[in-house]
Amino acid sequence: KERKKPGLTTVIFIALILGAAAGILIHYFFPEGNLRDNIIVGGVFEVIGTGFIRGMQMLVVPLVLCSLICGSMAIGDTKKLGKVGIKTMAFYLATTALAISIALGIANLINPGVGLDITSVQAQETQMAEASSLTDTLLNIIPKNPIQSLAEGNMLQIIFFALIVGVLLAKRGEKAEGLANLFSQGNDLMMDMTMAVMKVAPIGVFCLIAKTFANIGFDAFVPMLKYMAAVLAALALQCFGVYQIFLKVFTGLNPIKFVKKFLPVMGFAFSTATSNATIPLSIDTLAKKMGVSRRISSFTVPLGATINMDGTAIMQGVAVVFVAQAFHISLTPVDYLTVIATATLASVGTAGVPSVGLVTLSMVFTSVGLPVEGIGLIMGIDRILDMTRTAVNITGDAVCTTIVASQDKALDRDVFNAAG
Ligand code: DAS
Repeated sequence: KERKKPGLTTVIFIALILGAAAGILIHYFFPEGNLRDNIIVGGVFEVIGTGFIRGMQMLVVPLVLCSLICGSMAIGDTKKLGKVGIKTMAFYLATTALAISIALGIANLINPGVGLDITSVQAQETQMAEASSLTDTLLNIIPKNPIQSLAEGNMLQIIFFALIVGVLLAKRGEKAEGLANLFSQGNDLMMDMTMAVMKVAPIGVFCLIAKTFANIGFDAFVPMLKYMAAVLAALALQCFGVYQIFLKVFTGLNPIKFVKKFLPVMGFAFSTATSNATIPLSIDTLAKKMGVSRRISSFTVPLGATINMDGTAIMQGVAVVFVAQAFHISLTPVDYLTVIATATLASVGTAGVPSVGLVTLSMVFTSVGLPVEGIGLIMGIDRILDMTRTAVNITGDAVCTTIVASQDKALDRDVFNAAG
């Protein structure tokens, strides 16, 4: 019987352990000097690790442009959307903004990046975005020249432009079919490219985590564990707190029963780290175990898998605080508002495939002037967090779907209340 190839998740996990071990061995047993600092750590690890991060960055602008245009095209044809869609959109945006606010709050309680003195490690200067006033920040969202915004990777301007393009394309319907297809094919292509870049992830993760531990040894452990704890705490609060309160308040249904019936779907999302792959199982479970009509879920669940990624927004909120603290960068209230807006809009733009939250994280970092090198700190441990946040992403979609179905008289409560 041919041996089953270990999944990418397992391989990345192994790379993480081996990378950390290699880094620790180098830090404590390899004599300092040219070979270690410039050839191994500063050479091989730096080139492969940073090369991998640049590969992820390469995806951001085309990926966000295409997937946001497709996302807003789906939202744009309001005739299909109707009041169900508007209500769904409202819940999705509300839960995402709530999620990232929880993340920022918890991160400022746990302070994962405090004490991790990265500046001594990353010698290169990190140019800081000058603290801009709120009016500048708002005005800066409107692009003077969209091509320049694309070239500079000015994400809020790209998002603004893409949202308008998508809605207008939807309004033009068949008259713009060619252009609409161009963007949806571009979106598919960028998904393929994301998966292709992720193939390099094991070696990239190995080098990044080895470099981090080679440079700062065990000092890196505690901050990383605190970072993971902050993300997991915020995810749990969102999934078993916020969602269940929303469910109780807006439908009166029993949240415990909901979680029990939805656990298998959460498990599937956890193991695949892919919202898109979980869509069919989520729709089927909502119909058979919760009595949610497919008329609603067949629209809201795929929409949610693309535009509603509360788990991802939570990781991005904590990551921003973690890296800002690690690089001793103080964030202003305007920065926090920018992060909430960018992470919420970034989650609208990205489809539910593995590690896409990491790709858009570099865009959130750029929006508040954080060094993208900071991604190297969390890249290694991101996979396990990706699996967890994907389970939260699809649970948020399912809870909003159940609420909208219940309010649209498309929920059979007898099915929901039935045992098992
Ligand atoms: N894995 C993504 C998803 O499928 C989430 C992420 O990458 O943040 O929802």
